[in-house]
Amino acid sequence: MKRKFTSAVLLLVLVGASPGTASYSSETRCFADQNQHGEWYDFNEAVPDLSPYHFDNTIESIRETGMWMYYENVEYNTHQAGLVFWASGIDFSGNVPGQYANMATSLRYAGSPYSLNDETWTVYSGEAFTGDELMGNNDAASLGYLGDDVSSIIIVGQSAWTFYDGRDFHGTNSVCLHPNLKFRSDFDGRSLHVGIYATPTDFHISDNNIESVRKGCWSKNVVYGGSVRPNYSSPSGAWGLLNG
Ligand SMILES: [Ca+2]
Ligand SMILES: [Ca+2]
Ligand SMILES: [Ca+2]
Repeated sequence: MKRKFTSAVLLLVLVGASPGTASYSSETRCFADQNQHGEWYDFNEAVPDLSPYHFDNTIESIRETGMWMYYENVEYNTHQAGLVFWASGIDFSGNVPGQYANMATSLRYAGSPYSLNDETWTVYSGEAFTGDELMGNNDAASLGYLGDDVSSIIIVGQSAWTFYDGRDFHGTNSVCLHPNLKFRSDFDGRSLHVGIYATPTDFHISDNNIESVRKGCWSKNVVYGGSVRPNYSSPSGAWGLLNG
């Protein structure tokens, strides 16, 4: 599931032999040094604390597929605010920004664990995708423990989703959120659509008020992406830095 090698020779062999054949829909290879050098570790699930992997405050570059968030503090900045580095793409390589080098202490991805571009919504209790999360691939008449607590949202896949400030797809306000970033692999044709809504201002419903979500666009209030702009963007990926 997770492998760690220090040999640059072995790394080159693995990369050369298996591009695009990863068995996980979302995966990030995190490197201790810039430009995909140094010790590295593959992660394909949420990691609330990188210390047990001896990778705390270590990451300087990445090669990843999916929509990943890297947090300055443990448990996705739930207990202590800090910087959040996000990166999204397909076989996307890059250095983390200078001010974020050797800072990541926890990480996780948004979207489906089964297929890269499955149509999903993920809601978070904190802004900038911090705190508790809840992911779904279908209508939800109630958001359970995240009802009236949503402070940021990520859409993955091509579908729009409509969010309501009341349960059962009712309420005073609703908003239809579309994905706004698209990435594509020239190598194997995989594509990834992502919508990044880091604060309530981005999704036009007041903080801690959303209670249900329905697949498709059912509101006159339509938004194509929030105010988040990538610091870097290319056909294969993009990244940015947020406070949260
Ligand atoms: Ca840290
Ligand atoms: Ca909240
Ligand atoms: Ca509400």
